[in-house]
Amino acid sequence: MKTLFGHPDSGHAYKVRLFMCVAGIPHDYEQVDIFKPRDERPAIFRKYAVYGEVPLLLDGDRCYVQSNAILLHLANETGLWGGEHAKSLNDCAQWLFWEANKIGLCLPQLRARKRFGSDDALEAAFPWLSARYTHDINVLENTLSDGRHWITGSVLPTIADFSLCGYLFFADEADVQVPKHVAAWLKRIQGLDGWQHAYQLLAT
Ligand SMILES: N[C@@H](CCC(=O)N[C@@H](CS)C(=O)NCC(=O)O)C(=O)O
Repeated sequence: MKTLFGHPDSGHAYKVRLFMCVAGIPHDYEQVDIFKPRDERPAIFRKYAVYGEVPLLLDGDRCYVQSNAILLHLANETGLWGGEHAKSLNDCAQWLFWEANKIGLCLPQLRARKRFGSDDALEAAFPWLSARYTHDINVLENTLSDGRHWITGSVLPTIADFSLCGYLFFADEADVQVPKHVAAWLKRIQGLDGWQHAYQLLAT
């Protein structure tokens, strides 16, 4: 049995739970209060979350952390969603590594600044984070502008789409623009059976 630990404010947890719900992967879900000090979080979470962060997936006798590593594990296990063969998995991995270093770096910080308040360090980094986002979202926009439906160019959505969309569904809270091809791609993801916003999906 699988148990996923997450929090409604975590786009990293969101991408994993959204994928599991759309892919129909049976699992339990437990919310961890990430605003509590780390040593006050549930013992099982403290034991297995090696970096102290959500998401954490307990899967049988194994534990998995880091949202993109969890997605790779699930694609491998299902043999679907990019896990069909080595080439499709590598196409996904390429976007997963890009996401962790680009969109998954700037957008969470831009959103945190608006949603939770700022401090001197975040204000100092703000121009750089904004420029980073503009550059990164244009990479996605240009990629999607060739008419592809899903980011790797596959016929069906893959874990790469789920990885990239997690924080983009919070774009309004970060006060950033989402250009038209990216917006249309998000709408396609929103149209998948099982889609819900993070605030619904991770609250239960
Ligand atoms: N690179 C990690 C990022 C995970 C992460 O930053 N988790 C945040 C929530 S979005 C968290 O658990 N923060 C609470 C803490 O660090 O104590 C991933 O992709 O899973």
